This record gives sequence, structure tokens and C-alpha cells, in this order.
Amino acid sequence: MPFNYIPYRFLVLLLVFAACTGPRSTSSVNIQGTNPVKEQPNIVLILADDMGYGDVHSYNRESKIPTPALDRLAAEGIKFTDAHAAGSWCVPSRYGIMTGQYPLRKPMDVKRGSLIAPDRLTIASLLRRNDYHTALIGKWHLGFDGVKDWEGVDYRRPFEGGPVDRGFDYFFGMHASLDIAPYFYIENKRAVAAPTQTIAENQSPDATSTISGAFWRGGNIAPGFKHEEVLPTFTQKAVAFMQNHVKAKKRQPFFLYFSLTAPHTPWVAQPPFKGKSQVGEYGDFTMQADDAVGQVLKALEELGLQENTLVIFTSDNGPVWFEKDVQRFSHRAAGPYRGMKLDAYEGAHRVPFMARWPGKIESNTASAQLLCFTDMLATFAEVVGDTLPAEVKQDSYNLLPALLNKGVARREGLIIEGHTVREGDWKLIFGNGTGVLQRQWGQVSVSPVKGELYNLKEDPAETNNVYTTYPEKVLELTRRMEQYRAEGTTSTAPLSK
Ligand SMILES: [Ca+2]
Repeated sequence: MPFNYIPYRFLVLLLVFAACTGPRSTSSVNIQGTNPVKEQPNIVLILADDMGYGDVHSYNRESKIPTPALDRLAAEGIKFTDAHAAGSWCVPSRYGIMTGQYPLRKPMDVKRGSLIAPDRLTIASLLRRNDYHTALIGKWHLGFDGVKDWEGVDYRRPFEGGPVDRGFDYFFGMHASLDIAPYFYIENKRAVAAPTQTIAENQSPDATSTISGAFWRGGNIAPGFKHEEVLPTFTQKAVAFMQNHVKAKKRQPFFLYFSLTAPHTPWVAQPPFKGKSQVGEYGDFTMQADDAVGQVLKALEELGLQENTLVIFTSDNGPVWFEKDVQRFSHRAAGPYRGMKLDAYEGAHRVPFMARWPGKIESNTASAQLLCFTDMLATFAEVVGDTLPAEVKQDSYNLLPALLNKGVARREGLIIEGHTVREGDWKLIFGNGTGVLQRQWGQVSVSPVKGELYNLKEDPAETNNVYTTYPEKVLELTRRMEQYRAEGTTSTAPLSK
């Protein structure tokens, strides 16, 4: 075996045996085996929207944004330094988390309707079939059946193909990002209030670009909907979900996927965060996002759930942070890495990723294990002792050994959408790594190139393109990408065991 740890099913057998011979306890996590009821941990997955690797203080000592809640999570758990979103922007990244499948395998266009096939296993349906109570609070951004551009939608009808049709028992949130109309809340399958009014586009007067600051697009909006209330509303709903779960005395564990709309635009921090950071509206809003995480951690503590809950925090892609912002605020939102959201450089897809599970995950540890969002599915399967179909496993690796610091996982390479392939320290970008945001708003001049090749160990900031120096490495990685593409043609990944 490439890694050395006790298989979960063996652990479960031990626990069942111990349960037959000893008294039950419900007070805390128990890895010795007297608490079989609570052995399957609650899972809280918190996903920030567009938060950079270098925003989180525990990842970047020079970050000018205070992030006490995230720093606490790092101190109480494990911090991954080579973790990658499955895409450089929201939709593919979230698709990878939900399905364990590389987004390369299908077109990532929510205007085609619901992106996740009805029979596809998701992290939510996996946990639900293992008796978890599952909820998504926040941003979905993976489409609904028959909803293409929101024109002509009948808001009295239920939305099909969304979270509650893809494994979640409960959903409260928004269809997409907080700067994309129409603006309204959805609860389970229905609009809480239809977007019957309109709102004009919004801009901050001193923003670096027209897609920075308190930017949102004009369009339809529900009566009473306020952009600045969305983050507090989602936070309150996330806490309420856990409180209600405890109040109902459900014996089943829960899975809460808390999908923030921050610090994505519009950057609309409220007191006491407004004006409090040294990094303008972005820094203020990131502080508020950190506080939302803090409220969830506090609720877990107050509800006595802290010990038996696996908490994971990460961000769906890199920041919207131009070189002009770096200069203006002396803050590097992508930390030591090059680029930003929608690029192919590390700053676009290498993200903060932390996990806490008291008694299981050692506190204040770090891992350089390569990790991709698609690994959540296989990792959660291992946590609950489930087995994935072979087709699902091809893109999803069980990283529980790395999480528990008990061995090395098998993952040695990955792909980011169709633009990047990584193998060990080597990374090949097909074409130019500069994305549409930098091209359109960053005033970055882009020269057409066949590709960019970097050795991340020697050149983590991707400053020296060695594409023409190592043609054999380019060929090797190009073939590797072809393999990834070929593997996908056989993937069906059915829901059933
Ligand atoms: Ca995003």
C-alpha cells in the first residue's frame, strides 16, 4: 500500500465491538470506541468566494487583513499549502467539489441548465445515503433545469435540478454570485420572493476597475433584497441549521455546506467591519467573511459539536486583485503566487485549505500534499466508510491519510479545467496563462505563446517560462493531458452503489 493507516471499515468494526461491550457516551469524539453513535462526524465545508491564498494571515504573514477565525482554524487543525481548486473560477471549481469529477469532462455553462447529471454521485448524495442530514446554505452556481438566462422564468414554479435534487435535504441561498442578477433568495426549490423589481448597476466611486469594489450588475431584484444583508443572512441560516439539528435531537450526523458569497464582488462590508481594514472595501469584506467563519465555529462550540465535527475551509478560486491593487494597498491577495482569478497561474487556483477535526487531526500542522477539490468525494467516502464506483475514483483521491497526517496520498498530478496540467513539480499551461480579467481590466499586454512551462519547486512565482528549454517535458505533460481527456470518455459515475 502506498500509505499506512487503519482502513476505516476495520475501525468501524472495532467500534461496533466496543459498543457491545461498553457504555455509550455522547459527550465527545471517541477514537477509542465507546461512542459509535457519534463516530461518524458532522461535516462542515465552508467555501469562500474569490478569497486569495495570501489574504489569510496564517498563509501570509504579510497579509494586511486580520483573519482571526481562519487563523484559529489553522492553529487547531491542518493547513494544506498545495491545494487547488478544480477551476480558476466559480462554476468549474464548484462542479469539481460537488461531483469529484474534473470539470474538463463537460461544458461548464450554467446557461445550459443544471450542470450535474441527475444520476451522478455528489458529496451531498454520498453523505445522505450514509444517513447524513444535508444542507447547502449560500451560493449554488451550478444551474437549474430549464433556466437558461432567467428570461421568462415563472417564479411561482419550483426550480428543478438544483441542490435538493442533487443530494441536499435543505437549501437556502442564491442561484449564482452576488453581482449576477436576478437577485432573490431560493429556499429548497422555490423563490422566497420573486424578483419583481429592478435595480441599476452599482459601482464604487474609487474602485480600481469596474469589476472591483461594490460592483453589481443591473437587473431584477426581489422587494427588500439588499446585497449587504446576504452574508449576514447566510451566516445566520447556517448557524440556525445546526441549532435546529441539535434541537430536533436528530441522531444522524449532519453535513453543512456553507457556501459564502464573499469576498466576491460586491464588496459590501457592514459595521463593525466597514472601514476597518487597511485594504479598502476588499479587506473590510474579507474581514467580515472571516467573522462569518468565526460565527460558525462559535456555534459549533456552543452546541457541543466542536469535538465531533470535521470542519474544512477553502476558497473556490483566486482573488480579483490586480497589480494596481497590490501597489495601492501594499497587499498581495494571492500571496507569493502569480496571477488572479481566471488566470492559469497559481494565484488563480492554489487556495487556502484547512481542516479541523479535534482528536483526529493534529493541531497546528501543515501538509505539502497535492490536493484537488475533486478529492472531497473520495475523502468523505473514506470518512463514512463508503465505497465509490471505479469511474468516480479516477478523478477523486482519498486524502484522509494526508488529513490525519498518517501517510501520503496517491495524488501526484492534476488538471485545472483544460488549460493546465501538473505532474510533480512541473506545470504546463496550454497557451498564455493570463486570463480574461487581466486582459480586459488589468492592462496586461499578452503575447501569443504555444504554452508556458514552469518548475514550481524552483520557480513558484512562475517568472521563468522554460517551455522552449524542455521540449521533452512539454511533450510528456501534453500526453498526460491527452490521457486525462481520454479517461473522461468512459466516465458515467452512477449514483447507486
Ligand atoms: Ca469564485
